[in-house]
Amino acid sequence: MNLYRKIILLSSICLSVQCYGQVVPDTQLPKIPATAAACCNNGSCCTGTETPAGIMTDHIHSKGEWMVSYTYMNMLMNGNQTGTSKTSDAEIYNTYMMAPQTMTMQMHMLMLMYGITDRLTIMVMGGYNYCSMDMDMPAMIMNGAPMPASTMYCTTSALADTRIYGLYNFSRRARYKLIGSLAVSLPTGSVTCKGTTMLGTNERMAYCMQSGTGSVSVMPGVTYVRRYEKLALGTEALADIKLNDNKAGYRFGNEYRENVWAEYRFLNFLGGTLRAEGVQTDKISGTDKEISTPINEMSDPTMVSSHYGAARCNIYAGLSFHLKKKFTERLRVQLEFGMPVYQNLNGPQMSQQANILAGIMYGFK
Ligand SMILES: [Cu+2]
Repeated sequence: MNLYRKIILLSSICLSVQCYGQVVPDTQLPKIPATAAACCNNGSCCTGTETPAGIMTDHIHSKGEWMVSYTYMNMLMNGNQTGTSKTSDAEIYNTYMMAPQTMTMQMHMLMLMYGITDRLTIMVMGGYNYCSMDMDMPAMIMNGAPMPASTMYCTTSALADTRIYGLYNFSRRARYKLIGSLAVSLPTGSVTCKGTTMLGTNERMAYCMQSGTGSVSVMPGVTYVRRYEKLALGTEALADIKLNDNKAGYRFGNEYRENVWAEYRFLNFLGGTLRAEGVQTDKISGTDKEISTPINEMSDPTMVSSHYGAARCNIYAGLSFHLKKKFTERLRVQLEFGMPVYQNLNGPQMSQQANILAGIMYGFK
């Protein structure tokens, strides 16, 4: 939680700078409606309102306006960590038979937004997840026979959970956006994905390889964006509170997320973004009896529910393209690349190495 206090302090300073910094008079800013969306029909709305690809709750749409978007996310994990220090394979082999090496989590996300009024927008977000992991096993003697070192590969793929958001803009001024958001996450993802484990090729996979949480979540959030002529600064705080244990008998930890970002428009069609993100994920409560079997818990650290939960801080750099020509006026493309600068993991647990996000969005009426 210490990390969290630092992040909240940082974003408070950021907010203060935004509130008391050099204010550009409204007359010097491009003319935009108070409810300006990130990609509304009028291309001029979009000037300076672009945000990083990983930020979803930064804008609303005017009444009757639609937006559809696709975002691809790829998170790469490599090696293991306990607390803030690395855990070597040899240390893992002291307790477990296998050591996780690399893991990728790919998410294909579809999002639809619609402006119910000029202040209230509804957003639905769903997708498909693909996970892959490989684990090493050292050479050993089993039942008197030598076994060579080997690598085990496993993959899962299934639908993700579905989120339904309501977003409300409290600000009446074009240069500020204060958006309150409230979402419900429905367990359309799977908690029973199967694949290869020590026990066979059709066994229930570890908690991190499941595509959903199995729980209903409530997700409150608040986002503040302050615009200058070519610069936009923003901050948001989001929570993901799980309301129930899933059908497999456990509950993923609640998640608390804080982002602070800046976007600068270098050229008419090109902006650059910088973002800092803090994420606190609580421990799993309960266990899935099919995952955390005695043999699985002895062989594979990802099968142990008490190893989950983490505090992380990531830094991202990104680009945002918006060419205000006839055919591309309603289209926006975003790219973002992130790396962790701090990770404190209940573990041993795999450590994150990189996050890649790419999004394309289209607004229409
Ligand atoms: Cu939108």
